[in-house]
Amino acid sequence: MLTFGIKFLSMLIIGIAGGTGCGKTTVVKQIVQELPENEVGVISQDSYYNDLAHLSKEERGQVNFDHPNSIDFDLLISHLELLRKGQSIEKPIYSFVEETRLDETITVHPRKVIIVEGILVLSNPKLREMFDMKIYVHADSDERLIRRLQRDIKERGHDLEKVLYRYQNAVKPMHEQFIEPSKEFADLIIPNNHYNTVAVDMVRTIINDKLQ
Ligand code: UZR
Ligand code: MG
Repeated sequence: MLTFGIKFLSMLIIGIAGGTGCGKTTVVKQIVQELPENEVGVISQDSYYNDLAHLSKEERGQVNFDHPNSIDFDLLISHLELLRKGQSIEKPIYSFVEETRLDETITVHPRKVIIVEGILVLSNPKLREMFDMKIYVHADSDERLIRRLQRDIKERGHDLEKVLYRYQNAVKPMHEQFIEPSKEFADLIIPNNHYNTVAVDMVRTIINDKLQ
């Protein structure tokens, strides 16, 4: 029992939100790089998109991936609860090319620090309550659109028309409705129009302090 209590108390969960292309992934990588290995785990909201295997590829193309309902928050929350109890989880794997969950999973073991990143992680009240620290990464919408275009075309095999269509019809309206308003829940807002070393240093210092 005592061990469980200690694990529970010593685990730090950090939520990092921000619009598409704001640089969440880069910020997380920089934070993690400088922390002691084996003590930090990263969980992306992307892994928890609803399983869409029952839909055809065309139907999946119509899904609004920027709406909170497209995320299996219950599974994500239950996984964080398990990790906090010192148990391992089977994290789903999401394929951006197939636009659905794969059959395989990844085993994630409990760590001292768990970072949860994703556009909507500060929008869900129950998830938000689980975070010891809440961070919002801000970048201007034109910077974000540029990064999003580059990524979706280069890495996710979409064409320009598809990316712009989705941006105007889902990404932008959902950003305005759910993501930008979640900024008010952040403890810390990182301005990231250009990569921000000072902010990353600050977060790392806070994490190290908590780890002591
Ligand atoms: P980030 N997304 C895809 O592009 N394809 C999918 O199959 C599932 C999600 C996008 C999603 C959202 N929107 O804007 C973005 N769409 O991933 C969030 N369309 O990820 O924060 O890394 O940009
Ligand atoms: Mg990302």
